[in-house]
Amino acid sequence: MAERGRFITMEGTEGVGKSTNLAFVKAWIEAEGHKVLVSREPGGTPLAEEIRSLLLAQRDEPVDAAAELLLVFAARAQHLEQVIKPALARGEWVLCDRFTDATYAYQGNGRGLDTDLITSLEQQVQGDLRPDLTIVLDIEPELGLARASARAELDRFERENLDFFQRVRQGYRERIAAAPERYGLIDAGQPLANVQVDVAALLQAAKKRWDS
Ligand code: Z5A
Repeated sequence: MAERGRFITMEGTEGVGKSTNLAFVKAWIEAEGHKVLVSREPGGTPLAEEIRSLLLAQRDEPVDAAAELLLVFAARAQHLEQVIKPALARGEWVLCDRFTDATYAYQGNGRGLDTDLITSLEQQVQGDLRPDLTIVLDIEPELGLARASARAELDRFERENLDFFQRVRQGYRERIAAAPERYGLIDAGQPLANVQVDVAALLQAAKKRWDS
């Protein structure tokens, strides 16, 4: 049986540079000789991508925070069973743009939902599966929003106010403080080349731990 692959996730507030740095991490993993599957949340399967569209669409009807949470986990259940778990079992590495840390940060800190509810859904949907490493790109939300706004039309989350993104950022910090060994915090306000030096150092350190 193939050795289980590693599961790496990338997180941060809006426009922090996840997509940009995902390509860099993918290249690093491939240079290490591993096959890597790149995916994203919400999304990653046809059904989960449909749920993503439902979640991101700007709409007149207010979206209840619990409805948002359940949609996020519905997409995740599908993504895990159809894509993530089979890839890991084949020995591939999985690199995912956002995962459950985003749920704690956005639906927990951002929307104010009870953390115990999120933890309970996490356990139901994921069992014991957690990322091996989560790279959190950190930036002043003003700067990230400016980057995101310059790029495309804003989705339902990107239209939230600055306070919301400050709470989300705080949410990520709380996650890191609770389990520092699983996370790497990167200053994403630096020029891209410097960000990538830090990301590479983080990956090297993780590899050293995993190989020992
Ligand atoms: N969500 C949730 O609520 N709960 C959950 O459980 C999950 C998700 C999983 C979609 O996520 C939404 O889903 C998200 C939270 C919610 N909220 N929103 N919106 P998403 O990841 O698809 O959306 P996003 O955060 O807006 O990602 P993004 O727009 O793709 O941004 P990004 O990937 O972080 O940034 P980027 O595209 O790589 O970079 C943005 C721009 O900055 C771009 O022009 C780059 O060239 C530039 N850039 C990048 N790095 C730098 C540096 N270092 N210097 C200068 N410029 C840079």
